Amino acid sequence: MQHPPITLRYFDARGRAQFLRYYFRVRKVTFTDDRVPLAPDFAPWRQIRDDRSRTGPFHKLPVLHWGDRLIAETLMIAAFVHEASGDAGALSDDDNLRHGMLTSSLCQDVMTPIGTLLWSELISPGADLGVVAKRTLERLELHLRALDQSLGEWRWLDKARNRRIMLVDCLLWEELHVAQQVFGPRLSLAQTPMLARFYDDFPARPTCEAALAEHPCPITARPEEAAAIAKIQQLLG
Ligand SMILES: N[C@@H](CCC(=O)N[C@@H](CS)C(=O)NCC(=O)O)C(=O)O
Repeated sequence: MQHPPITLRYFDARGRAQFLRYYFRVRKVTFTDDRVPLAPDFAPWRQIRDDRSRTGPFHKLPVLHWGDRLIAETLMIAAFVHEASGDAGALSDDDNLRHGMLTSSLCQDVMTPIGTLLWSELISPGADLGVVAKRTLERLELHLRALDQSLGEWRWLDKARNRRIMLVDCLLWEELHVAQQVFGPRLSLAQTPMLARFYDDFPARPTCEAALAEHPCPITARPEEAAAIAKIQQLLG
């Protein structure tokens, strides 16, 4: 893939950027992985937050620099990369719509609720973490069942076998990994056989696992995230 210099800027966390890191690595795209260090007082972030050349039009991350272009917003970054990589051109119109729908759904209905749960004690002091965790898990399980059905109807696994690995594949694997890390044994993929097969057999799985092992980092920038995850799992019983 021909491309200008690429920089992906995000926190030193998985959050909204890890799937892009996997993708560039799987597809052997050279890029600069610019990670803003985490700190309990967010000092490194506060230092750059108002620099619009680095944090984009909304002063948030991720931001992707593609040559002279700056792209903000996770969904727009995903759409841009899907197009610029030539992946969109390799799919039918219907399959492109499915890739877009799945990307949106994974970001908004899996990634965001899990991130909100991890932050909930800090962003909503006094919130009952046990109740929020239970409700988030129930809604996630329902959602995963819908995803599972759609992947079956879309013949996702068959089609994926006959094409290169694309961005939403990396996103799906990442979100399934994150969900299992947060909910532990309370979340089983046994009820969602398509997702379980996808997760287990994803050909880029070793590359994703190597990326995580080489640069371990939390899911979010929330201070003391590991303790929050342990508490969530204990509350869920
Ligand atoms: N709608 C944006 C949300 C981006 C966002 O909220 N990023 C967070 C990190 S996950 C951030 O930059 N927070 C810093 C802040 O709000 O000051 C997207 O989808 O990319």
